[in-house]
Amino acid sequence: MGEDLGEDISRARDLLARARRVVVLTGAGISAESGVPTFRGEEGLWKTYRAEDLATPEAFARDPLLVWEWYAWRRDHMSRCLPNAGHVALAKFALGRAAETPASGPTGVISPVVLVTQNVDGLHERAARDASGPSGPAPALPLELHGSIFRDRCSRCGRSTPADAPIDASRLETLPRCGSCGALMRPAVVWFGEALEAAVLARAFAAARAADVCLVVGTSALVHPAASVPIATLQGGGVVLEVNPEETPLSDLAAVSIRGNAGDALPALLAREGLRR
Ligand code: BJW
Ligand code: ZN
Repeated sequence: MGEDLGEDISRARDLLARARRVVVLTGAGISAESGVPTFRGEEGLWKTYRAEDLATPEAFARDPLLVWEWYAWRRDHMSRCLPNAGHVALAKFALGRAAETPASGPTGVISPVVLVTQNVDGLHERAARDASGPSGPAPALPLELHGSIFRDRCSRCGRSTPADAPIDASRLETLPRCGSCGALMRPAVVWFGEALEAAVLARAFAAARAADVCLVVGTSALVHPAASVPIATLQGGGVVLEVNPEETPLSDLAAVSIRGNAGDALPALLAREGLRR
């Protein structure tokens, strides 16, 4: 890690050490080192596939087999990927801060770290469960803005079910169907032009407005409303820290931009960070 990067990390650590509340926004880049392809850029999925052919409700209505073929492949691939050092560092950070925060108010603990992700790969949740252990405290689960690839939702009645079995997307007859109404199931993810789940979105923006720091990791910050989460922190008087090997539209607004991979930068940024306070 170069000297400039060391300097940026040390400035970012100071800002985090002073922050009482932190919101973290992650995108596909945090899972790149787990082997999950990103969407944009040279190696991105959208180089091979057009977003509008696969990630819109119109595409599903036009060609459900094509859309399911893509999601069946991604679900199978993601199920075999593991959380990397970036996911693990964030999970331990959230757990460590929660342990330091005394329970308050009649409804329990205020989460000092709220993790908001655009990813559908479930890797934050797996890292959080691993960090807590089987008999440890409740894991700090992420707010999944764009849903989960490990759930299906009925395209007609909206019934949602966990789903991790392989799918035969070679014929319409073998696609999953709703147990209630018989219509085609679809992946429970948010496509372009679809509304994000209102309650999840409200919790993410409330956390962002209340945060002293918004740590943004591995997102091109092009897709809204997710990309507006850090703006809410700025509007609330907090600062933005960015971890990304590339510049993004948020870079100019960030107090510190760490130009590195999440798997290297996050352990350095968050390791034993509690000891500095
Ligand atoms: C690394 C790294 C390493 C690499 N370490 N980093 C305002 C302005 C303009 C448009 C809009 C707007 N508001 C809404 C819109 C329309 C649209 C939109 O945003 N369009 C823009 C693209 C122009 N938004 C929507 O349609 C949203 N819905 C909506 O607004 O509804 C309104 C409504 C209200 C009421 C009723 C009805 C409607 C929905 C957006 C849904 C996005 N869905 C997808 C697919 C999800 C399912 C799936 O996975 O298949 O979400 S698209 C895709 O993009 C996916 C991602 O979550 C999302 C963001 O991508 P992300 O994560 O940033 O990845 P990349 O690839 O872009 O970037 C990776 C980054 O990582 C890069 O920067 C790398 O440098 C970096 N990196 N390696 C750290 N090792
Ligand atoms: Zn149904």
